[in-house]
Amino acid sequence: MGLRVALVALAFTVLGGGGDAVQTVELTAHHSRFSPAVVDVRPGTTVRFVVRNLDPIDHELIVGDDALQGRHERGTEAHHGARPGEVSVPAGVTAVTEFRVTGAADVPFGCHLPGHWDYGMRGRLRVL
Ligand SMILES: [Cu+2]
Repeated sequence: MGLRVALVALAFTVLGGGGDAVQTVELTAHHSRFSPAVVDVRPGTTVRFVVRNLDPIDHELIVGDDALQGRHERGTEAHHGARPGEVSVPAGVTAVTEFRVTGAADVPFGCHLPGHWDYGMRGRLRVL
């Protein structure tokens, strides 16, 4: 019976006991700002963003490192299909995307519609 207990323990670790937590974060986009702008997360967490756009204009949420943010800001990111951590949030709409935090570094997020990033429509996942 000892072996069975060990196998059950191993399965639990692989399937979700070992840091594969899902953390739901409700972000509001209002007056071209995200709130909250800083979200604390643990490494290995899958962050489920629920983004409510209260503005009468479109926004987007792009989650990823500085290089990714730069490509989106400069418009040099190649067109691509749906990708985790990237979602358009039309005016008045609530949209959802998920992003898995794999490293220990903070992860920026923001909106790259023209002028929005520079205006301050950005924040970060603070990895604890
Ligand atoms: Cu925006």
